[in-house]
Amino acid sequence: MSQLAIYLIGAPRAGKSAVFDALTMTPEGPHFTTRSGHRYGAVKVPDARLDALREIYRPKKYTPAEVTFVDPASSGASPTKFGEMTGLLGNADAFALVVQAFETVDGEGRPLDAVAQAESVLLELIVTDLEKVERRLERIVQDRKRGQKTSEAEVKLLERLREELGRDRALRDVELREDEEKLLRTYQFLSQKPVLIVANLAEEALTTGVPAPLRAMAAARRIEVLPFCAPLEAEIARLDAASQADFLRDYGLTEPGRVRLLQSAYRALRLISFFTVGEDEVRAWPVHEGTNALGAAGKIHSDIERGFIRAETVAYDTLLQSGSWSKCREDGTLRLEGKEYLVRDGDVMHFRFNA
Ligand SMILES: Nc1nc2c(ncn2[C@@H]2O[C@H](COP(=O)(O)OP(=O)(O)O)[C@@H](O)[C@H]2O)c(=O)[nH]1
Ligand SMILES: [Mg+2]
Repeated sequence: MSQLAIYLIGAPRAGKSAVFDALTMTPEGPHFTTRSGHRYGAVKVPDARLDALREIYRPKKYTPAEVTFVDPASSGASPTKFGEMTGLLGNADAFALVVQAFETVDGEGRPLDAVAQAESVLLELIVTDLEKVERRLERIVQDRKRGQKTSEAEVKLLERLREELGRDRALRDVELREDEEKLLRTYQFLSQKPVLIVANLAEEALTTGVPAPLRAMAAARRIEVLPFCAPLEAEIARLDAASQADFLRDYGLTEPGRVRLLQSAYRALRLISFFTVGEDEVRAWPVHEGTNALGAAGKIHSDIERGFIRAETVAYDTLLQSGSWSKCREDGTLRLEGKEYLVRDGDVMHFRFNA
């Protein structure tokens, strides 16, 4: 994962574009680029720990993690039909499912039913995958008839997935072995990707929160649901930092919507951060939970992975308390970790390697 991409999906007029506007708004105005009608907005992931490390090192370069939000161009009359967008959506690392939860009627003029709206989009991800599985299985049958060699393991796995998808089960809820996971990677299945729900609420509803039925539905699927008021969040994001804090307090919000959404996305993606520090650069590296030191090294450069010797590692708060790398070395809090060491959130790492 070089650059994380979170794609906004949802029913027509659910407020995807309005949420995107809020997520990419800055005091200097909206910040995004457009390609083939799709809007891409790169934002930096705020991290107070990284800020504190910058204070210590005063580096030439300061590099927070970056996430790109994508607002896909809707495709004509039925923008929720993923069929023609499958290729594009396959590039997503995660989806933010925007659910209209303001007004009393939905984007198509029917009485508002936020739960049904969310369920229908989630089902569409599943159906898109099911169609893909079926196409692939048919193809394999054809190949066999022509005497081509096909993989029995792949057929077995696809048949199992067909059954699960047929029962409306998302692939993210299907347990897969590591080799199966690997086999499926090129398929870019949509229902396998982490999802979070953005409940686009009316301003008045912010105090009462996400409606209970939507909360229950999300909880049952172990999906996080985020209360969000798109126009209000856009207004907040336009303010300078000082007025932002006042404004947030008035609405009983702890953080701007963008920050809350990023935190939720990190949880959905099971991401943690390790840091590299120095006078040249202070930088955050997002990695999946369970990444070992060797994998972390590979995030930075394949040469560092190849020549890996040891990872000098210290917990962020320990480094902060002692104030410097050399003090940590003196105190014996700096550890020398091997390839298999499991990276923890907040580790500060320096890799020794053979060039
Ligand atoms: N009142 C209200 N209107 C909204 C909100 N979010 C979006 N809208 C309006 O709903 C309409 C559809 O929103 P849009 O973001 O274009 O939906 P999309 O089709 O999902 O991209 C637009 O007229 C928006 O101005 C909201 O939180 N409150
Ligand atoms: Mg739109």
